[in-house]
Amino acid sequence: RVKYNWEDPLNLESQLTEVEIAIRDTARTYCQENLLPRILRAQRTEQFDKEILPEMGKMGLLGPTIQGYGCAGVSSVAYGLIAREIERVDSGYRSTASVQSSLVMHPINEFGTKKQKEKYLPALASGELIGCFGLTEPNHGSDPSSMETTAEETDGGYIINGSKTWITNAPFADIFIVWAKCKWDGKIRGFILEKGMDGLTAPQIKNKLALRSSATGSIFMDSVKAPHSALLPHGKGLGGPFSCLNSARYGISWGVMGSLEDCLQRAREYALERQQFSRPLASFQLVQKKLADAHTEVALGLQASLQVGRLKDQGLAAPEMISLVKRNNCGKALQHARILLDILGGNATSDEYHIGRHVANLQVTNTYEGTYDIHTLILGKAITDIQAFA
Ligand code: TGC
Ligand code: FAD
Repeated sequence: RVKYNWEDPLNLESQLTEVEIAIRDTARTYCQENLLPRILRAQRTEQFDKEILPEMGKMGLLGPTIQGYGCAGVSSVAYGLIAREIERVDSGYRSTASVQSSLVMHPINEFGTKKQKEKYLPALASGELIGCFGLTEPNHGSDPSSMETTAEETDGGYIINGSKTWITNAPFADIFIVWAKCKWDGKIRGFILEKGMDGLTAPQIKNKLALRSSATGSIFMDSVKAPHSALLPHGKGLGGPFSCLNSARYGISWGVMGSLEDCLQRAREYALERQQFSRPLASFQLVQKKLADAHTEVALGLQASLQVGRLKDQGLAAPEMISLVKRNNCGKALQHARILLDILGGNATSDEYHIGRHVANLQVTNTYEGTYDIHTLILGKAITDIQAFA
C-alpha cells in the first residue's frame, strides 16, 4: 500500500524539477523566516515595508521567468511556486511581488525597446525600483476598453490625462506602467511614467479591510508630459495589458492555494489541540469534513495550475485556461478558508490566529485581475461562442 502524505496528497513533488524544488525551498525559507514574523505588525499598522522588494530581489524572486537583465530565467511553474510560498504568508506580500514581476517587468520585457529593458529591468529585478500597473479607473474596472485616460502626441512626446484607482504599489512606485487610449487612432497603449513627472500624483488609499501589507493608491495624471521614450512601442490594443494579466492571473492561481494551505495547516493544528466535550475538535465528523474538503481543493487546484504552467512554457496555454484556474482557485480558496475559520470558534476573531486575515485577503483576490463572475463570462463565451459581457 502506498503511504498517503496529507501534506502533498497527489505527490506534486514528483512532478517538479530539481531546480523548481530548490527555488520553492529558497522561497519557503525566506517567507517563513523573514515575512511571517512581520505580518501581524503590517496588518495592524497598514504600513508597507519598502525593504521587502529588495530582499526578494536578492533571492532572485522578481521577474523570475525573464531571461537576462539580472533575472533568473526559470520556468512558469517555478514562478507559481514562488507565489504560493509568498501567499502562504499573506496575499498582500504576493500582490506587491506579482505586480512587480507580471505587471511591470513583463510588459517592459514584451513590449519595450532594448533601451527600456536595459534601463529598467535590472533595477526592477533587484527591487531597487518599485513599479505599478494602472489599468483600472474609477468608472471602468471590469470593462477597461471604455477607459477615459488619453494620450495625445505633441512635439516632444505625449501628454497624458486621466486617473486610475485601486493600484497596487502606486504610492511608493518609482515607475508607473499606465494604459491610455491614444487620441490619434483610438488604440490603447502602455506608457512608462516616472515618479516626479509634473502632474503625476499617487496618493495612498488608506484604511483597507484587506491586503493591508501592500500599498494601494490612485494615480492622477494632469497633463503629464512624457517623452517619446516613455511609449511601449511593441504592443497596441487591449491584448497588451491582457497579456500581463495572463501572467499575473496564472501566478494568483498558485498563490491563493498557498493561502488556503496555511488556513488548512492552522485549522488542523487547532482542531487537534482544542478539546470540547472531552474530545479534540478533530475527532468530530463535521470538523473532519471541513478539513477534507479544503484539502481536496488544494490538491486539485495545484494540479490544475501545474498543468497550465507546463503548457504556458510550451506556448500552449490559452487565456481561457488561465481564467479557469484563476476563477476556480480564487473562488475555492475564499469559500474553504471561510469554512475553516469556523473551526477556531471565538478565536477566529483574533488576528493572532491568521485565518481571518487570509479570508479578508481572499475576497480581494477573488475580485482583482478579473472578478470571479467576469471569468465565468470568459468561460461562458468560450463554451457557447456567445459574448455575455455587454
Ligand atoms: P475583448 O474584445 O474580448 O478583447 C479585446 C482584445 O484583447 C484580446 N484579448 C486577450 N489577449 C491576450 N490575453 C487575454 N486574456 C485576452 N483577452 C482578450 C482579444 O483577442 C482582443 O484582441 P484584438 O486584437 O481582437 O483587439 O475585450 P472586451 O473589451 O470585450 O473585454 C472582455 C473582458 C470583460 C473579459 C475583459 O475586459 C476583462 O478581462 N476584464 C477584467 C478586467 C481586469 O482583469 N482588470 C484587472 C486590472 S489589474 C489588477 O487587478 C491587478 S491586481 C494586482 C495585484 O495586486 O496582485
Ligand atoms: P466593477 O467592474 O464595477 O464590478 C462590480 C461587480 O459587478 C462585480 O461583482 C462584477 O463581477 C460585476 N460585473 C461587472 N460587469 C459585469 C457583467 N458584464 N456581467 C455580470 N457582472 C458584472 N487594478 C489595476 O489596474 N492595477 C492594480 O494594481 C490593481 N490592484 C488592486 C488592488 C486591490 C486591493 C483592489 C481591491 C483592486 C485592485 N485593482 C487593480 C482593481 C481591480 O482589478 C478591480 O477592482 C476589478 O477589476 C473589478 O473592477 P471594479 O472594482 O471597478 O468593479
